[in-house]
Amino acid sequence: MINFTKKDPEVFSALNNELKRQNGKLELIASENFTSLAVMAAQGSVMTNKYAEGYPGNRYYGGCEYVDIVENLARSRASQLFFNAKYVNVQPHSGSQANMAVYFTFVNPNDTILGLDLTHGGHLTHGSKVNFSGKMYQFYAYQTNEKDGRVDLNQVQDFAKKYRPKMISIGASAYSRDWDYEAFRKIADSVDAYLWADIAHTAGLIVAGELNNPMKYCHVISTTTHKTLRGPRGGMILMGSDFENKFGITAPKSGRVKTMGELIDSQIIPGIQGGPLMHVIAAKAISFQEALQPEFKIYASQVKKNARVLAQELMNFDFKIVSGGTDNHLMLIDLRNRGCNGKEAQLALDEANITVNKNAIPFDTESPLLTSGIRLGTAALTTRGFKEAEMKQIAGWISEVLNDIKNERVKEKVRSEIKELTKKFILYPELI
Ligand code: DSN
Repeated sequence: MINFTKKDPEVFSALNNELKRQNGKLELIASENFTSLAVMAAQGSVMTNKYAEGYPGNRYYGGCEYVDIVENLARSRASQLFFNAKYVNVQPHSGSQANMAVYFTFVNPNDTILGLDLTHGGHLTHGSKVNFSGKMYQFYAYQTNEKDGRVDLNQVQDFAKKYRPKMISIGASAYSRDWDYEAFRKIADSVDAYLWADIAHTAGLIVAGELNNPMKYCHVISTTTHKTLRGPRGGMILMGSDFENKFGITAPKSGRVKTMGELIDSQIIPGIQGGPLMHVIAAKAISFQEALQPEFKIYASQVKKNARVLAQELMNFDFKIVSGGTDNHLMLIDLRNRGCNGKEAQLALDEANITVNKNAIPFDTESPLLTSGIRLGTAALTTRGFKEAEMKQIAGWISEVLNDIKNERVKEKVRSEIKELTKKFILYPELI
């Protein structure tokens, strides 16, 4: 790679230090991953220079012949990856913008929607009062059951009957169990509501067949591309089976029924965004091709195995895992029996070179800035090649640090052991 350090020492030394940080620490943030070098190269490519408002074959700018190739590849590969999805839009800059387009297409301001409570693992864009979704729509938040930590389907059913939502959302940022999409669909049908799944966290595991497939049951799916899917940072919207053509609105002049796909397209641009990030779309295309390879299935299966082992080992050290385990790549540790809050745990682990994030747990009484939990995920370390044996070591280190969070000698010991381990799993050796 060309070395630009002399050109802008401030920025490039931060970039170099970030590479060292990613290499030297254990990345357990559940929403993060390490892309391939090809994905990173596409993002640093000439396509960052190109304006391409519109869609392939129908742009507002000239010179779009090559970006069209890339966007078509991204769409067809995504369709193949997501069980022959009938509709794909790869332009959302982020998961949040993908979700915004779903709202703008399927519901109207002030409509009623059901979504998973943020403090029970839900996401900001699923109705939090501080987010556009909670400000624009009338949200009712279903929760997890206190007894087993799983989504309370009876409550979803009751809320559906009582509030008659126009849409029900499925999806989470901190929920370790799989979803029963079929049951949700029955509830949605009983009140004539749209069913939307935001699979941002679990997309990679879903396409690998490691989790239930929402495409059959949900009218619309949104996702990010950078978590378990291991692509560049960005969003995407999909529709499965024949949902695209089942719904639509009649255009006032022509009388032609516009499909939901056409409606989503026009919500993304001109509704929400301007020019697509063609360099990111190129990187998305590359990552979808990578996810179509047999190796990706092996990766996704290992992500899940690693998460199970990590959760089990932590429980052996007397940590309480919300819902008692995990079906996917992540877990939430309830720290209320450990004498520290989420913020203190995050800080202490960071000092020991283990990167996690504090996270509210269901029925949390701490403020969102402190929280009573931490969230861990295995997607990133599995990309580095970590397996069950390393997960056991990590559980031991987490236990040592959190048993005595002020003990600097323990942190020093853990740091030096992590240094030895990470030397065996060099990240991006080509860049070092
Ligand atoms: N907040 C991100 C996460 O970490 O899950 C998703 O937006």
